[in-house]
Amino acid sequence: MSETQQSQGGRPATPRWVKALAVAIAIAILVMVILMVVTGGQHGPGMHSGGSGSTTAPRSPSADGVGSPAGSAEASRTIELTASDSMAFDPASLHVAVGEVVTFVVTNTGQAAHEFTLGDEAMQREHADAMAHMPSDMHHDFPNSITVQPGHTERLTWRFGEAGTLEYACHEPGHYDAGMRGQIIVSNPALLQAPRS
Ligand SMILES: [Cu+2]
Repeated sequence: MSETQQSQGGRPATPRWVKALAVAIAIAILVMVILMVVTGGQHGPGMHSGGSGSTTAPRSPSADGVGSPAGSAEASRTIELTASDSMAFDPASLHVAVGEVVTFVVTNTGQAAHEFTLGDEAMQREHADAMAHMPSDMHHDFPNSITVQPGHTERLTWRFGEAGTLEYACHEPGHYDAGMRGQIIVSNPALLQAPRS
C-alpha cells in the first residue's frame, strides 16, 4: 500500500526491500557463476568421455553388413526371379555367399507393377515408409530397389556383406502385407563346406 502512495506522489522512491532483494539476487548470481566455473572444470571431461558414439549410430554398421549396390560387370552370378500378381516371388528364397556379387533379373509376369527391394528388416521398413509418403506417380530411385512394370524385366546388382538373413520384397501398396516377399540367406561358403567333410 505504501508503495502505490509513493509512486502516485510523483517521485517513486525505491522501497528498501527492493534494494535488499536486488543485492541478494546479485550475490546469488555471483555465487552461481563462481560455482559453475569451479565445478564446470570437473564435470566437463567426465560427461564427454562416456557419452556420444555407440548409441546414436546403429545405421552404418548394419548397412555395411547388408552390402551395397554394385556394377553389373562385377557380378559373378545371375539369379532370375519372377514377380506375379499372386503377390509372390518365384523363387521365394535364395542362398548367396558372403561378399558375393549377384545380378538379380526380375521379370514381372503380372498385370500390376511390382518392385524388388533388397535389404534387412530395417531397410524394408524404411522403404515402405518412403513409398507411403510419395505420390504414386513419382518414380523413386533407391539403390536397393527396382520397379518392374507388367511384362518387363529389370536388373539389380548387389554386393552382399556379412552373413545373415535378408529379404526381398515388394512395397507397391498392399503387396508386402499380402506376403510379397522372399528370404535371402547370406552365408559363409567356408562354414557351409565344413560340416560335410
Ligand atoms: Cu508387388
